[in-house]
Amino acid sequence: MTRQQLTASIKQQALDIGFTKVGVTSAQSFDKAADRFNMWVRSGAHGTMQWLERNPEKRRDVKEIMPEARSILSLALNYFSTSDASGKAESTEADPLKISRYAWGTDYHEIIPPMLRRLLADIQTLVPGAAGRYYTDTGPLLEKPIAERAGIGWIGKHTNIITREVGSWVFLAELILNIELDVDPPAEDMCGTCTRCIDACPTQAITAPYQLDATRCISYLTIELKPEHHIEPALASNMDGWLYGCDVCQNVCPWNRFEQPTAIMDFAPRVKNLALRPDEIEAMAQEEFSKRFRKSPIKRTKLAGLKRNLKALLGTHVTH
Ligand code: B12
Ligand code: SF4
Ligand code: SF4
Repeated sequence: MTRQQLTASIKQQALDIGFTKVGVTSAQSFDKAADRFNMWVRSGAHGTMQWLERNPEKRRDVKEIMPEARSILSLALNYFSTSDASGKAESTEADPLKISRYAWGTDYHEIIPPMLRRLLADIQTLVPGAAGRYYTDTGPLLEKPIAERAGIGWIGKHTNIITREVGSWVFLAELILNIELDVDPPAEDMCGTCTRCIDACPTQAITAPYQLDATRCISYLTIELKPEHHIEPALASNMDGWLYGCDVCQNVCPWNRFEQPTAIMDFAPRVKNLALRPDEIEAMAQEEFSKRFRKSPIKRTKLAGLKRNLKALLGTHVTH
């Protein structure tokens, strides 16, 4: 099999497994992106996410993770879901307490790793001796710069990857391989003169095009900021009903008019978890929280985090 044929069959396998888009880039280091990343961390824009300070050399160069790396497969998985398995519409903008779309169904950290494992096994059947390391979200990788260089999509001014095909409602994953594959051309920036995301951000977290001050971002405040920390009233008063995560910058992006329903039924909204009422959260005990948010991204914020977020919102304009 030629390299071209091998690349094509691996890509086809990724699509057969259910990934929405797949691209290939080399294992060369990501110097410019890593320099920007380091500057961002030095500026303190990562807030309390101290884990981002670790492993800068791995983020720059995947060969620090896997010395024999030759190529990186970048994978995108569409998670845009609009209804649950029974076809019922989701609860969303109209709700006083809003949950970001990525957290409506089963946690992608549960869904994507088995898909990556299967893909690696398929590749090993095609190429005996092939070895790989896979990641989604939690690894010390610059997933967005990898996706951009592999042609998956460009980093929009809101700092998320946007695909031409289905917009930005995609999760990213990578498979680092010890085999040479044909690389794809990098994606081109298609934001143009648009500034909708910057203008719409309720807390002015996008401080300049392509630059996010995480400490102002509702997603950070409601998910990553530890429950023992309070959300500053000046930010809380602009949280606009977002209880967990935030989708404003993606909701307003014109490229998301290309959104398509995901084929992954596990991303379908768990309707009961979305239509949360303030009194329900206030009264919720740990046992119920654990049961209700099992395998849901929402468990990340912990019960105390959810209650803290609610308090931040109630201190402002959400009414019972
Ligand atoms: C830390 C983190 C966060 C932080 C910081 C967000 C951020 N923008 O980086 C917080 C908690 C705020 C967050 C929020 C969200 N996250 Co998050 N997060 C991550 C994580 C773990 C690391 C990202 C990172 O390295 N950030 C650091 C900064 C420096 O990186 P950056 O924004 O990419 O900056 C680069 C560019 O902006 C560019 N750049 C900077 N300046 C300039 C200037 C010019 C001129 C140009 C051209 C480029 C440029 O260079 C920078 C360095 O490479 C990744 C997973 C991973 N391992 O990569 C997921 C990830 C980025 N998150 C994801 C998601 C889904 C979200 C949310 C949508 C969840 C939600 N609905 O609430 C929000 C989106 C908020 C937003 N507007 O970005 C997805 C994004 C998928 C996609 N389509 O891009 C990822 C990739 C996880 C995954 N595997 O799918 N997240
Ligand atoms: S996720 Fe929300 S708070 Fe964060 S940058 Fe986007 S619009 Fe702003
Ligand atoms: S809203 Fe406009 S500027 Fe922001 S990411 Fe989308 S296209 Fe780019």
